[in-house]
Amino acid sequence: MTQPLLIVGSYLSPYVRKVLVLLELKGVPYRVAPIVPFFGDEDFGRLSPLRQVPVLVDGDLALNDSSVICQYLEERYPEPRLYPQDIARRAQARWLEEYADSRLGQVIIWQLFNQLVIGRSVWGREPDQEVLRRTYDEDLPEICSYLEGQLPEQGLPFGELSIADISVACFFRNAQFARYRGDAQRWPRLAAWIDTVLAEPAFVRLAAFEMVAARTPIAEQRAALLAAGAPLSERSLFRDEPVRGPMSRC
Ligand SMILES: N[C@@H](CCC(=O)N[C@@H](CS)C(=O)NCC(=O)O)C(=O)O
Repeated sequence: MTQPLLIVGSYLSPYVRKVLVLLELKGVPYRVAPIVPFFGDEDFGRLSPLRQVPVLVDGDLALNDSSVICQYLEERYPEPRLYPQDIARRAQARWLEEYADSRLGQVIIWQLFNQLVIGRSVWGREPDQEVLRRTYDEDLPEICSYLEGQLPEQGLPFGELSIADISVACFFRNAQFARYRGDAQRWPRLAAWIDTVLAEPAFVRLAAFEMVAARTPIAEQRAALLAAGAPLSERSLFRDEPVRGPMSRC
């Protein structure tokens, strides 16, 4: 019997969410080993040299990096297609994915979500007010204006739902956890786009488990997620004390 795919990572990570949304949309069976990256044990360190999530384990194959994993899933499970057929459009969609992973990762995850949520709960640290001011006053408006300029008046930028929509929406979902929503008056296309994509059933199914993770102390998350019906692996890669990875900006 073939084993379901294993995804190592937290339901609250946008990079993990991107992979889980693809699996949901493609109807591929999977299990999650739900660790917050700083709490990965030695096996996690072996699977993830940068100590980052997500990791995908498919039999003997272990893959790192959400974009590498999503590309693998698209090629292994081509239906429904989530990368545009046309070569130039496909490249444009990949650029928006990369923009989300790098720029939205820097601003929404490291400067906003980690300052307001992870900094307190994992490292017991208060947010840096100067970082937050720059994030709200400069970085987020610049990002929202750029994205607004990339969007059509109506509908999705590539017609059908694509990796670009999924990637960007995954980060704005974390912005919601940090209580940030772009101003719909100032950036109406962006606001409508994010609402449409986050209303997709694949996002909605995951949102239930995200809420459980968000309101449960880290050490109790596995039990709480199991009780909520999340598809967890038997294998746990959790350690008690947090450890910083080589790429950590916390
Ligand atoms: N390029 C990676 C980035 C993954 C990433 O930054 N994951 C975060 C969780 S949101 C992480 O593991 N952070 C821990 C760290 O960097 O030490 C990807 O696309 O998968």
